[in-house]
Amino acid sequence: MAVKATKAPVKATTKKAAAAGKTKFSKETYIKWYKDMLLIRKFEEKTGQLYIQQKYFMGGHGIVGAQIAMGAGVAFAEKYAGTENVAFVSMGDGAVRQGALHETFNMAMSWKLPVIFIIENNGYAMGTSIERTTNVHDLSKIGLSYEMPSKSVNGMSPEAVHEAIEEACERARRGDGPTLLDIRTYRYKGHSMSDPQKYRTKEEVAEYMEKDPIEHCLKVIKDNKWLSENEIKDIESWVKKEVEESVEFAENSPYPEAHELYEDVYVEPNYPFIKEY
Ligand SMILES: Cc1ncc(C[n+]2csc(CCOP(=O)(O)OP(=O)(O)O)c2C)c(N)n1
Ligand SMILES: [Mg+2]
Repeated sequence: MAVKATKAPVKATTKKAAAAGKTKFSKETYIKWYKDMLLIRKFEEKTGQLYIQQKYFMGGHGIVGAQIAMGAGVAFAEKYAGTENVAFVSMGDGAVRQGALHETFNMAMSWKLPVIFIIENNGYAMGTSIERTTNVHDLSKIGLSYEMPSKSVNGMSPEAVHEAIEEACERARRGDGPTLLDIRTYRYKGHSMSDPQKYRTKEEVAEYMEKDPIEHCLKVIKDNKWLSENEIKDIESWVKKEVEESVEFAENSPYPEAHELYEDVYVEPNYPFIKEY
């Protein structure tokens, strides 16, 4: 998927608060992180995969890796139009071996496109571990042959992810081009309902659950007494309602008409020149 970002979405605490030894990021930031991450997780638990309808969200792809080139195209359009927007391209660790990635990295670096390539590295592509599919286990190295600034980030830490993305956005906006972020996270559930998960142990899953970033945010919020128990419950109820209403909307919506397949895809109004469907 590819998403355009405008300005930085969250703010840091004042210098005074940081100096007081509390947190580097503000109360509002932790509450936003908590709400956003909880909403995404609950959506994914319900639907298996997240498809959001939102301005600037270019959609998901059934073809693993197809979005990589598309995201660079979005970045090219932004650069061409002279905006300050940055394109985010999100891919799984399973997409990194696609040929399209290499052509895209080459072009993106040659043209210094404002794009951030994010690997949601959860260690497995369906049931196949990184170790079984490649000699290069450190995925941040993939950018090196293009001299693309690349690094691995602790994906279980919202603070680390925020800082890495902020730095990459600044680089893109300075005109210095793309960044590759190998964001290391974990997938608690199987790839799909038909995944028996025989490739890993229960202990491995439990180990990562201990480091859960949503629980981490909640702990920071509670430790700082930023929200009462009731306010936390209100957030959880709001998330539940959002998910339920979305499911209801999806289930009650009619299937799209066949001709909608071609809408907003081609510039020519009658492409691919089919008269009747
Ligand atoms: C080009 C292509 N090859 C194969 C598939 C089948 N496939 C669907 S998901 C997937 C694994 C993707 O791995 P990853 O991106 O790490 O996703 P995760 O399993 O972590 O959700 C594969 C091989 C596909 N959709 N597209
Ligand atoms: Mg994966």
